[in-house]
Amino acid sequence: NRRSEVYSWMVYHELNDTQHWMQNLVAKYPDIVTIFVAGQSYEGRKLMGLKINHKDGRADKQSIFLEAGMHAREWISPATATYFANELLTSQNAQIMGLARSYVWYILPHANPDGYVYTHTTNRMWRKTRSPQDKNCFGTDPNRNWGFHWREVGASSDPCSESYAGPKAFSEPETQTLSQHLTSLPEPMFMYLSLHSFSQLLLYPFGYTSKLPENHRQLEQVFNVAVGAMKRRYGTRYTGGNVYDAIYPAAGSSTDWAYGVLNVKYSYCYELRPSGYSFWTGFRLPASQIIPTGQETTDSLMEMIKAAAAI
Ligand code: ING
Ligand code: ZN
Repeated sequence: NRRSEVYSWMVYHELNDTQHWMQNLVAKYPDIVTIFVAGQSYEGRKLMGLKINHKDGRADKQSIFLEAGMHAREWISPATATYFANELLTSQNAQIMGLARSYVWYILPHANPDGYVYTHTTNRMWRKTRSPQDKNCFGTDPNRNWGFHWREVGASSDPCSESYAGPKAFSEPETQTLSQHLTSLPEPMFMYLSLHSFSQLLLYPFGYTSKLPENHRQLEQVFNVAVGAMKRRYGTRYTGGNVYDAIYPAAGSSTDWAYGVLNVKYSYCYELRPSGYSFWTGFRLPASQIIPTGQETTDSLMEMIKAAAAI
């Protein structure tokens, strides 16, 4: 349809536009792209994503899962995820296409579709899901709701808080169905990636403890390569480390769950552009920065995956 013909990375899109864009990719690349539905939101929207599997004869590929849009107001996250998916399909760069063919890719641009719609219709600064809670407050922080050391630290039991962990682990249909979907995927998962904003950080487990994961040396080695590649194109500086020390204690994230429960040895979370602390401007990254962010993040992801695969 017309709308999807003009899909570009010059603007931020509404949920429906991105879902139509995904469906059109299936029509355009029927041998490579399929839609997956990783469950449903509280308000009944699909957690719709792209499975990209270039058919090149290679058997037993591992998968890489990229989750974005968990927090509604972090608009650069889904925009970067779709930019990256488009690169995996259309890049002229042989290195990118080589990696694109080497893995089965799952790209979920909107892990919290209700929240994203709400940031377009009602409140640009909404973060959580949209399920009704006690005290007439709405929403649970989906990145505090996962069932691994749930609510132990850095998560609130106040339903009105921005970091409300929910009444119990996986109380939200979004995290519940997504986690089930992740558990049921056929390929062994090589890497789990989560995109958030902002602060220009690259994070790895854990958030629930200052204890480092058993392969932290490998995680750090890959971290250094990924941060170096992020800087190559535009000089964009990232810092980071383990969630607990590099940002703040936070239990119940998908990053910790993928590592701790799914047992994915390379689990990372990017906090994308911009840097700094301004709450007012941090989530309102100008649309003119979508493409540069997409380019440098693609650079970083490619080097990250190559570095991890070489260990
Ligand atoms: N930051 C993340 C948050 O959920 C984070 C930081 C990343 C915590 C990974 C735990 C694990 O608070 C933002 N900006 O959402
Ligand atoms: Zn976030």
